[in-house]
Amino acid sequence: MTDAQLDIYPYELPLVKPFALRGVTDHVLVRRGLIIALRDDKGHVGFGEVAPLPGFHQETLEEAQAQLEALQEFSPFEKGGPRGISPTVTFGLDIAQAYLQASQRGISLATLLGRESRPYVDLHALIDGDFDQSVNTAIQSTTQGYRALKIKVGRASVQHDIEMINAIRKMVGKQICLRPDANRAWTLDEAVAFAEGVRRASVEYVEEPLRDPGEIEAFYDRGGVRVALDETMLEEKSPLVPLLQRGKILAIGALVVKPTVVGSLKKVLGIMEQANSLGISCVLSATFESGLGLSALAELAAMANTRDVFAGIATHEWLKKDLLQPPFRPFRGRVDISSASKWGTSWTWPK
Ligand code: OSB
Ligand code: MG
Repeated sequence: MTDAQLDIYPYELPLVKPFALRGVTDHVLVRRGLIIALRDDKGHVGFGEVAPLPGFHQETLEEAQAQLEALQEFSPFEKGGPRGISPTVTFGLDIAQAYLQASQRGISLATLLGRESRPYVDLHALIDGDFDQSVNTAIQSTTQGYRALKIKVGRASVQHDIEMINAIRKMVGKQICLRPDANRAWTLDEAVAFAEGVRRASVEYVEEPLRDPGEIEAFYDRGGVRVALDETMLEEKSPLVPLLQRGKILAIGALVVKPTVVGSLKKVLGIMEQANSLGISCVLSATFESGLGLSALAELAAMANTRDVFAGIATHEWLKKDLLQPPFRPFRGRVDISSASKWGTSWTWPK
């Protein structure tokens, strides 16, 4: 790539409620992050977002900013990309660079990356809170038009979670897709008890039920519910390999792909490729970015699967204000890619 100028724009956006993350971020009511721009001397630009989430990403915002500032001085883009760079920074730079190249060549991101793109992406709503809050948000979300719900579980007792999922199913009806996410809270016995307790609610899969991901096959055999891999995706010893070897691919309901955790765009595309060839769905997911970052993730989600798969990028519901004008706001749980796709090459601060 030819030389491009790197600009960094810090932002702060107020939230309507604390993030749906255990522990560290319970009190956080503002999202801080960086928008980066890569510009060439002909006026083309590509935008990216770098926004490590406190208590979730390894790197802090300050560390990410320091890495970017070091890059401003050394312009390392010519030699196959920077090294020793954190995943949020790598992804932000990669996507900005891809948008810049798309703009220079006058083509879409999908064309640049050599992938088919769907015209729209459907999203699941992210449901978090205590029993009543979760049931109420579930009802609200489906009333808004969301047809899928990802529901945080694993914080109270298994019995509480079983009753909550069954209550949500009762309130939203049979047509809505339910995806509980336990963030690895359970022992095998607890996870199986959950699967049995929610059998009649027929959930699509359970995201990360197990403390020990080595037990996925046993969970599937005993509980009869598929598993979506999120945290487990980045383990050194992927549980996918032994499952594949043993012909147990059916145990995998989906791969949750968070580009800001994976890092390089090439790696993200590689995961999509592998999932597609195995017939596994990719649930492209956000980490509470601004609308600019969410729009880029929506574009990637539109290339991730050959059929409709609900993506995990409805986290704009947490933002009181956005960096986009009009704000990132899916209609009836659906993002129109033709409007989301313009931001990566033509964003400006809202007035
Ligand atoms: O547990 O999947 C998670 C966001 C940040 C950190 C962890 C998680 C999440 C999400 C993303 O849930 C939103 C979604 O998947 O809908
Ligand atoms: Mg998860």
